Amino acid sequence: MKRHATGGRAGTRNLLTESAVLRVAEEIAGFEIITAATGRAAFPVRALLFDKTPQTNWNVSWHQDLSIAVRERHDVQGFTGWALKQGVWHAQPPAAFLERMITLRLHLDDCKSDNGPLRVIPGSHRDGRFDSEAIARWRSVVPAKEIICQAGDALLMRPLLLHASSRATRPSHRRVLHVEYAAFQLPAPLVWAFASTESPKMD
Ligand SMILES: O=C(O)CCC(=O)C(=O)O
Repeated sequence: MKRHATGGRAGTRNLLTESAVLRVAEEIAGFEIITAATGRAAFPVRALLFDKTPQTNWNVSWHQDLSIAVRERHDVQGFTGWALKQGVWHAQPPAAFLERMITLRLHLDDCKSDNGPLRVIPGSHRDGRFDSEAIARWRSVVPAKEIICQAGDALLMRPLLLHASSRATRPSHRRVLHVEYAAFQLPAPLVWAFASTESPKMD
């Protein structure tokens, strides 16, 4: 996980190796709203925890979530941006893969305007992968929406949705469990780093 200007970590990676997180993530995978978004029976492929505290009060600029976690690096066509993050290989798949994934952001604390909430550009996930000009264009045309949540609320978003967040102006805890779901296997020999479920290949 990136270190931010405050020197703190923005979050904790690789949480599907924690049995409690895996259990919750797998249970949620069966919810109709998840399978409706992925098209078929979904399974969790990556989980992270984000927190903003007085010690780690970070911000992230506008971006799309482009990386997935895989078990081993293999140079498969269309997979770019290889990076080892906390011991796990990450790559950027073609946009068609990201379009079929869904992310659940489960809020463990209230998140108000002063807690550095997520801001999103509605509709931006329908336009593929962006370069910096496309990001600027979307930002100039579509107003951002602030996602205010109570503890226990969940936000579902596509990885390609343009999003950002500012530092909290009144930092306390702002814990968000972020779980990404897919319902397809990767092109061989690539496999998801954390998913064990057998499921159809991407077509
Ligand atoms: O939780 C946040 O404020 C931002 C998280 C983020 O950047 C991400 O999910 O990619």
